[in-house]
This record gives sequence, structure tokens and C-alpha cells, in this order.
Amino acid sequence: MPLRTIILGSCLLLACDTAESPHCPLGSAELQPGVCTATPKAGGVVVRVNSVGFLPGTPKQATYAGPASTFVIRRADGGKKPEDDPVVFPDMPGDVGPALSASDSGEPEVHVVDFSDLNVPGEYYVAVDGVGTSEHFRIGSDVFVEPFHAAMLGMYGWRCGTAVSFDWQDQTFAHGACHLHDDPALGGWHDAGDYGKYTNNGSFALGMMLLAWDHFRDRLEDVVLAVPEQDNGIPDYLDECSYQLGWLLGMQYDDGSVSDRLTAANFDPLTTMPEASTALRSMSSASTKATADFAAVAAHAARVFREFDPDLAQRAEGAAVKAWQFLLANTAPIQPPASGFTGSYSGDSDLDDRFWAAAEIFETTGDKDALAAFENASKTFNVAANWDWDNVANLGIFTYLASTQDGRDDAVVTRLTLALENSAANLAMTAETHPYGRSLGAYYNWGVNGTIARTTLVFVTASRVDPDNSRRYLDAASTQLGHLFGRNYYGRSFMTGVGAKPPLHPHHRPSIADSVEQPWPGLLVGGPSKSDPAPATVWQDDSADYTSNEVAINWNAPLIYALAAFQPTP
Ligand code: 9MR
Ligand code: ZN
Repeated sequence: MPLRTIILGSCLLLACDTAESPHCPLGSAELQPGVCTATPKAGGVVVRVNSVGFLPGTPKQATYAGPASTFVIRRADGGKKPEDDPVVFPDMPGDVGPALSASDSGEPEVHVVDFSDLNVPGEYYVAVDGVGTSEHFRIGSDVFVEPFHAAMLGMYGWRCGTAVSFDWQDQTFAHGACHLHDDPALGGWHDAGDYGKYTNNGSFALGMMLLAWDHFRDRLEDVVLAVPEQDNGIPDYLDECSYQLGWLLGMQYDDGSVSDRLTAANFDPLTTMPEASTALRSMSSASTKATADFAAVAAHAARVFREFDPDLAQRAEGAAVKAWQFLLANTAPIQPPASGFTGSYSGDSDLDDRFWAAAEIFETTGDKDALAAFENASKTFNVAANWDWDNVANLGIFTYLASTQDGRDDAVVTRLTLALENSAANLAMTAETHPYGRSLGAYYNWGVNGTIARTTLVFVTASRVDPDNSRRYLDAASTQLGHLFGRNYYGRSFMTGVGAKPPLHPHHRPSIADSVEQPWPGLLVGGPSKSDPAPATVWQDDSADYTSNEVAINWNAPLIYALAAFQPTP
């Protein structure tokens, strides 16, 4: 475990020689600000496990660094010493898995503990002889219910243009009505730890949430969420989606093109509450990338809302078609403005965005020219294992493969189906062989926790076209949740307010600026971003560290998708 320097230490020199620290991995103490003990204390909580828990019938694994040993699972009965708590699995202490090395965390010897065969609901922990224990976790069919609600509160808390207030774990989180001059594009979600609103990323996040609706409607439609629209006869899940859609529709110009972003020229200071953010904001000029993402998600939303809000659906469809027509008349990319606005989300090609739009326009309207555009472009797109706002092609492929419209080319359907199965099989193999179950192995990037969560869209979509491997893909998807909720180098949950030792200091302005000590709940932090030689170790639970500890809608949305997949069926 490398010693690292950090920018801000919260530890008082005298008080922290034994205390666990938000800046250090599980079991390791902060000796002085920024310096963690090199080795976790033996006998402490050092075994890394998904502290949220497991569904019966899914794989259950934990990981620790240290020598080979034996393990048992004990019931969490509140014993003073582990020996006081009853052993529930296995009958005799079990062998841990073989020694592995973890290249991305630089740990020379780690072992995996497998207790997949324990399926009795209850609260437990792992005890590895001579090494230590894990956090408590539950086995039960409802373990992902609370995290799902938290993740949806995360989206609700991001609402712009309105006052927001909700309770979580005996605390009230609130902000006043903000950015009321965003007209005609009021509302929507703030993007991340900042208050900008970006068409590309905002469409991408909404697109993933609408896909969750398509796939798990049975699990979502009766879920009651803490949204003000609770009694409007529309599923609360769609109310949250509709809030974002309303904003997006306001971003379209009369000619069908869509503004690339609505931000100020600079980010607000970190201590700014949304309602105190008064810097002048404006709608940027249009880009073809934004126009295409808008066309795609508005077309998708039109299908979803037809049944619940026909007027909104019609508006969305009309707007989508108008944006699509603008794209047909403007085949050369139009770039977003190079200055005067915050944020990245630019510089990449608009072809993947047009590709996604073609699939959604076809599926919503049956337009054969859009089908032809998709199928022609499909030659240059593959299913991506690791994808983000700059490659949205997968969303088009998922929609195309599930299409209920006539006229698809069988050869394209077959090729893309195989590509999807291949991608899922590769990701599953990587997850099965990585010591912490990561589907992306030793790949890291900015917002990688979101990228990890996004692999669950590939797993689940593949499970729907490849029934023979469906169990394997769904298992790999639940393993990703396990990684994000604690089976990682830190042994900590990466989502605020959920699981054991969650982040306390996200780069999130409302969490920093309000008077509540706890951060706003339900937010997935970006996680370790690229750095050599041990990228897994570079996350810092530090609000100044936007490269590893920011939160963002395109990271929460795929987590919502993954959690939706594992909600109980009514
Ligand atoms: O998520 C984005 C990441 O992929 C980029 O590498 C990074 C730097 O360009 O920007 C991230 O997006 C940020 C956006 O530009 C502004 N709001 C906060 C986003 C998350 O950090
Ligand atoms: Zn706002």
C-alpha cells in the first residue's frame, strides 16, 4: 500500500494515530495528515466486501490482502469477539482462493473468499483466520431497495429551477429555488458537483434511465419516490425522468438545432449553494452532437410517455423529428463554442450521437430513412465494453436490437447481437478473474465508477438476447454493484449515505456549502482515476479532488439502471 500525499487532511495530528481516516483504505490509519499506515492492522476490519449485501442465489465474494488462510461466515449477533458470533458457513472453515496479485492496486498477494452457497437471509460478516473480518452485510431479496431510493434521491437533489427538500437518515437536505433565469430552459438536473446543464451528458443520463424503464418497468412502476409529483397518476420514476425532459425541450432553437449547454463562464466557488449561484448563465450556440443526443432521447421519451402523458409525448416526438431534420440538413459537424462556458463534453465526433438518434427516431416513428442511416453507420460501430458520454452508440444498438418495428436487416441484427454477446462475455471473464470483481479489469478513467456501473447495461442487455448465458451475465452485473459497494481496494462504499464507510466529502457544492455535516446521499463518486503504477489507490475522499471524488448524473444513471435490475419483482 503506497504512502501518499494528499492536498487536504482532516486529521488532527494528536488524535489520529489509531483512527481510521476518510483518506485511507479500510483498516489503515492516518498517521499524520495525508500519510496512511502501510499495512492494515491484522485483526481489524480488513476483508473487503459488498457491505450493502447480496440477493439469495447470486455470487458472494470478498477479497483481502495477506497470506493464504481459512475463513468462516459468522452471523452478526453483536458478540464482543468474533468467536462469540455463531458460524453459519461453511461446516468446517473453508479454504480461501489461490494467491493472486492485484496489478492495479499494487498488492502482491490477495485472496478471494467465496461464500456463494450461503443463501439464508440474515446479517453476517466474513472472518479470515489470522487476518481479520469484514464489514457486516445482509443477504435478502430487498438489499438493493434502499440504495435504489438513495440513488433516485440523488437525481431529485440535482433538480434545478425549483426548491428541493428531502429527509435521509434523520437529516433534512434542502436547497432553494435556483437558476430561475435559465428561461426558456428552466429545470432539469445540475450536471455534477457543479451547476452547469449540458445537453450531451443530460441526454445520455436520461437515456440510460429510460432504458431502465424499458427493461424493468415491472419493478419500477409502483415504486413510491420522494418527489413532489407523487399524486399525479404517473409513476414517480417517470416523474423524475420528465423533470429532465422538460428542461431538454427548452434547449431547442426554432430551426430544430439544440443548444450545446447552459452554464456560466466559470464554475461557482465550492461553497456556493445552488440558490446563491448568481453568475450570469446563458444558452450556448448549437452543436450537432447536442442536437443528435437530444433527438435520440426525446424520441425515446416520446415512446415511454405516450401512455402516461400524450401531450408531452407528442411534444417530445415533434421536437425529436425537428432535430433529426436539422441533422439531415447539416451533415458536417457543428462544434460547441470554444469559450465562455464551463465543462468538457466536447471535442469528440458526433457520429455516435447521430447513430443513437437514428435508432431512436426509427423505433419511435418507423422512419425507414432513419433505419437505413442506422444500418449503414452500423458498419463502423461496435458494442463498446467501456463507454461514456463521448460514445453513446451502445444506446442506439440496444434500442435497435429490441426493436418492435418492421424492416430491420437480418444480417445487421445478427452481427450486432453477436457483438453484444462477445462484449458481455469478455467483460464477464474480466470480472471473474479480477480480484475485486471489476468488469473493466485494470482500466481506469475519470468517472470510472460510472463506467463500471455502465457495464451492467451491456450485461443485462446481453442477458436478454442470449438466454443460455443470462445467469452468467446477471451474476457479473451484480458483482459490479458489489465492487462499488465495498469489494474494492478501500473496502468502502463509493455511494454517499449508503453502505459501510461511504464517502463523506464529495466534490459536490451543496454538500460542501450547506450546514449539514453529512454529504447529500445517493451520489456515486467518480472513483480512482488514471495514474501509474497503482491507479486503484488514487481515490481520495476529499472535496477538493474533482478527478476522483466528484459526483455526476452520467455516473448515477447507470447505477440506477443496475439497481433497478435487482429490485424485487412485485
Ligand atoms: O466526466 C467528464 C470526464 O469524462 C472528463 O474526462 C472530464 C474532464 O474533461 O470532465 C468530466 O465532466 C465534468 C464536466 O466537464 C463538468 N461537470 C463535472 C463533470 C464531472 O467531473
Ligand atoms: Zn440550479
